[in-house]
Amino acid sequence: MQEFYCAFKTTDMYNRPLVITDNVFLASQFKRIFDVLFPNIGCIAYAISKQSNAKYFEEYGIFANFIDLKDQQTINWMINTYDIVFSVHCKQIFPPSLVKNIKCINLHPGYNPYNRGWYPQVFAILNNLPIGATIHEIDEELDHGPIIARQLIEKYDWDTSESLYNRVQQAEIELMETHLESIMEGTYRTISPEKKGQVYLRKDFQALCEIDLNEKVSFQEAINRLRALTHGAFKNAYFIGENGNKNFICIQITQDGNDVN
Ligand code: 0FX
Repeated sequence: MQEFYCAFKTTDMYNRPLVITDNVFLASQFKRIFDVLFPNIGCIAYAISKQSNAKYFEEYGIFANFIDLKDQQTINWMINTYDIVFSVHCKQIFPPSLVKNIKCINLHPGYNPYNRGWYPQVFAILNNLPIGATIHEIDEELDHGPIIARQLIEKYDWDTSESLYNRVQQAEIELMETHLESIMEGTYRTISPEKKGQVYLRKDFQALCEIDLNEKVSFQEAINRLRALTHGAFKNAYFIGENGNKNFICIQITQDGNDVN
């Protein structure tokens, strides 16, 4: 597989990083790793999208401003102020005017190029696809750019979205721990995704949630669909009852007397 060197830097460190995130847990892990590796870079900045609650981030010492990536003035200001931008599960799309002018790095909860886009582990269970975590350069397409590092994880026939997602997050943290230094130093190499892969969007997930009681599927397909849509207390899968209400369903799998999820 062909390898490429980081295009912008060779030895000098990036020293004006911005992290855009909407995921409190991963942001706190990023901060923990970053602060240990780079105690001298005091000027790291964090930003969140307007649907996120700044208070949750403050509990981890992350004081973040709201950022709107649809605003071109904001993009210009970012390009002039920062030299590297990390997306740590940022819910906004990075526009071409941003990614073409500044190094942008994405932490993705899927194994690129499979399961690009929304809730990768859901579609990995549903379609029996590889799953893991990826760090990649951001280009103009969703979860598509040159891959800096990726880690496959096992998935099991008893996994639900939640149990698999927990292991994906663990892989994301391990990737950050291993590769943040070479990213900040610009000494990493990349590989190209071996194929286009499949992009899943929020609307694909929403469509999956409505169960048609007349749909004919095998037990295997039905169980897989419910495993893919079972994630803690989230009300995902449902069928419309006789009274027109949504009846939400999830699955619980027990192995030899043990609850595995
Ligand atoms: O932050 P995140 O884990 O990631 C999502 C996308 O999957 C990812 O591809 C994108 N880069 C990122 C910006 O947003 O999403 P979350 O914290 O909203 O949800 C975490 C998991 O919780 C999700 O994988 C499945 C589950 N979930 C979440 C919601 C809101 C559900 O099953 N149902 C839900 O309604």
